[in-house]
Amino acid sequence: MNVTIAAEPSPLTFDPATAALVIIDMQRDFIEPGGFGETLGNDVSLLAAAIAPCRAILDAARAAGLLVVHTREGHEPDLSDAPPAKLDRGEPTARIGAPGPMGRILIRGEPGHDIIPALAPAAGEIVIDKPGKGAFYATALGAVLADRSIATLLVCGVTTEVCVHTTVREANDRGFRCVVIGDACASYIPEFHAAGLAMIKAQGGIFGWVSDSASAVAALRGAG
Ligand code: TIU
Repeated sequence: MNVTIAAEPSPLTFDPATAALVIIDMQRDFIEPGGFGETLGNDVSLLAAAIAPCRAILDAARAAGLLVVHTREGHEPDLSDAPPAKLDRGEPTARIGAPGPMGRILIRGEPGHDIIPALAPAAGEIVIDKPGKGAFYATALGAVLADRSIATLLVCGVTTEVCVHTTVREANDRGFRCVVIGDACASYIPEFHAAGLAMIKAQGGIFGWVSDSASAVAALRGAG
């Protein structure tokens, strides 16, 4: 049964059976002190606002039986999947792969690479490990979604203008309808968060739709 979500630039009607919730990079390395986000010079506390809205949508998506996908940005311990152009970011003593309070920064298997406990994946949910900003680049996400005939993505996570935006742009080019849940996204740079959301829905929804967690929960309640 189709549901309709209030969104801009227009409401969107979709079938929850062919929709997925995609939660981008809600990892300790971005959200807690001592991780990659902080090594780049950011105030990581700015990302906390997205946690409760993400949790509300995650609960609603689970109740509605949506496919749930979690992504994690990170690299192999030998850094073989991290190009020099990416490794050069941040202070030389605190770059990707350097030791930090939560283990080696942005390295798979280290505590900082984990998704925060409040949004921990449940058994059976899909976890996509990605070396880039976009969740489609060098991952199985496209195949996972195709296998399940997914057409609509509800997207949230961090950061709005970096990994959320890149993923939505990739998804848009691949033909997915993307609804970005604005209050369930966050950025270290609030004006970039606002601009990032504005860019999604501008020009008649050039990259997709923008909604909010209350509207998403209300729409998914109709699907449960
Ligand atoms: N997940 C994600 O957005 N990765 C970043 O590096 N974001 C920044 O804003 N730096």
